[in-house]
Formats: sequence, C-alpha cells, structure tokens
Amino acid sequence: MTETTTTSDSNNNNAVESFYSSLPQQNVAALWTQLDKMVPPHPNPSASIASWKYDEVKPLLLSAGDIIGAEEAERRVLMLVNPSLTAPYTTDSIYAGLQLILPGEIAPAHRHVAFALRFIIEGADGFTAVEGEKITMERGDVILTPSWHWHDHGNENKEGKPMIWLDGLDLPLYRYLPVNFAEPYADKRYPSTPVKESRLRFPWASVQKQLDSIEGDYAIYHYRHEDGSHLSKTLSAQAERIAAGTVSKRKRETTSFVYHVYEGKGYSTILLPDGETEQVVEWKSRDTFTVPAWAQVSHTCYQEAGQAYLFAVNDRPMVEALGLSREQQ
Ligand code: GTQ
Repeated sequence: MTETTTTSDSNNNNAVESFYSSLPQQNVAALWTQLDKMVPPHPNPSASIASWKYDEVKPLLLSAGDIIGAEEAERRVLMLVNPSLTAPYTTDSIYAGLQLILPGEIAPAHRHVAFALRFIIEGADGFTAVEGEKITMERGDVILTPSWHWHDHGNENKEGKPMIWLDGLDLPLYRYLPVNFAEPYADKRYPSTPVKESRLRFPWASVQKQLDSIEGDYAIYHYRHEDGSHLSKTLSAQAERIAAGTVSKRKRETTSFVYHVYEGKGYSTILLPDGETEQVVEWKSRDTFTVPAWAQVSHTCYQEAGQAYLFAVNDRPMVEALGLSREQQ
C-alpha cells in the first residue's frame, strides 16, 4: 500500500515537473506561480529613492564640458539614472538629466516626439529656441519643448558663466509605446526671434508669488497652461513651499516625482509602498531626488534656513488620463 502511494506520488511529481518544463517551449507560463507579482497587494514601483547632490554632480558636468563639446555631444547631459534601473529611468515614468552649455556653444536644433521641460538652475544669457521663439533662460524658469517642436540651446554669456538646467522628459513612456523618434535640422540653429513672454516659459517669480499668497505653513502650486491643462499630456510640474521649522503632512499619490530644490535646507522622509523601506533624503538648494509612485512623503524644512521651495516634475497627466489617480493624506 505504502509502496503504491510512493510510486503514484512520484509519478505525479514527474507529471507536474514535466508539465512546468514543457511550458517555455510553447511560450506560455503559469500565472498562478506569479500572480502576486502581476496583481500585487500594493503598487510596486521598480524605482528606488535616490538623490543627487548638486555639489557632487556639478563638477562631473563641468568635466564633461572639458571632454566633449555641446555640438559634438548634440545634448551634453548627465542623465540621473535610478540606481535600481538603467537609463532612461529616473523614476519608472520620468527621465531627468542635467544639461550644460558653455559660453559660445550651441546644442544643435532637432525635434522629437518626446516632450521636454527644463528647470533652469544657474547661468545667465542662455537661451532655448523653440519653434522660432528664442526664450532667455533665468534661474527658476520652467521652459517647455512640446512634442515635435524644433529646439536648440545656446549660451551667449560674456563672463564665462556656464548655463546649467534640469531636463525632464517622458522617455520611459517610449519603452512601452515605441513611437519616439527624432529629426535633426539642416542647420545648427532653427531660425528664431527673441521673445520676452511665451506660453512656453513659466518664470519663477510668478510661481513663488502664488505660493506666498497661500496662507499657512505649506502651499502647493500646480503648473498649468492658460486653458487649465497640464504642461503636456505626459509630464507636468508642481512647486511647494514649506515654512521654516515646519513639516508637511504625509501624503502618497500614484504619481511619481523628480524633486529639485529651488531654495532652502531640510529633508524628506520617504516610505516606499512596501511599508518597510523608509529613507531620509537630506537636501539643500539645487539638489535633486526621486519619490517613486505611491511612496509616502513628507518634507521638513530646517528652522534656521528660511522657508523651502521645492520644484517637482511629475507624471500626473498620464496617470490622470488613464484614470489611475489615487491619493492618501
Ligand atoms: O535638450 O533636446 O536631456 O533631446 C535628453 C534628450 C535633453 C534636449 C535630454 C534631449 C534633450
């Protein structure tokens, strides 16, 4: 009796094993062995919490300026690569990089399907020319390059000041929808004329004014076009003010973020959706850090440093358009 059972068990085991091993040849796989991964108990971003100190990355960017020209590189950018992923992922849905243009240089005109927004970090007399509008860059400006718009960048500073900004692009999207492509323009520059104001430029002063006009220790401002729409169909941006010596309420959203510190000193406490991995990211002016989707975040501004202003690129338009927005305070 015992013997019969053993034989049938081992027959059964053999049958099970040969069943599983027969699957890959037919390009099929058993869902039940990985159902948790497919429909997890909580959102499961692949991106980790990461930060880039400006004081550490800027020297590398300036070294890049010594070894390659802006024109030769086409775009001289140090990509901010999430340590759990590879380029182009800064978060699961956002690409970010730091771009450098030295005086007299041109990053030649091209256009692509991908949307780009730029947050200007430092420099003077730099410009982005977008589809004929030559837009001067000033610290704190957000400048858009909508999909399929010709754009070139330059720096006309006479005192040797480098122009540096943060790029935010929707490049990760094109890993899912492989529809991004680029076209170079025949000349270095696409013909443009200087403009003072543009629907593509969002100066910092007006953003800060909005934030300061909201009462209380914490304020948030969502960048929008005049018609109320997000900055693009894929990525948009926000800015937050945290009063000195205060902590913002913990919040989590299905949106992911690339934060960039405009001004102030403090730290953010970030808890990943697994409810276990918590990290404290210390920051000061010009640092950049990630908040993965559904990570709980609160920002603390040190008392002695004055109030903090945090800028962030987000993927809100995509998440909203797909009906996937959720938020918990
Ligand atoms: O400035 O056009 O960081 O095409 C990556 C790809 C910047 C740009 C990036 C780009 C650009």
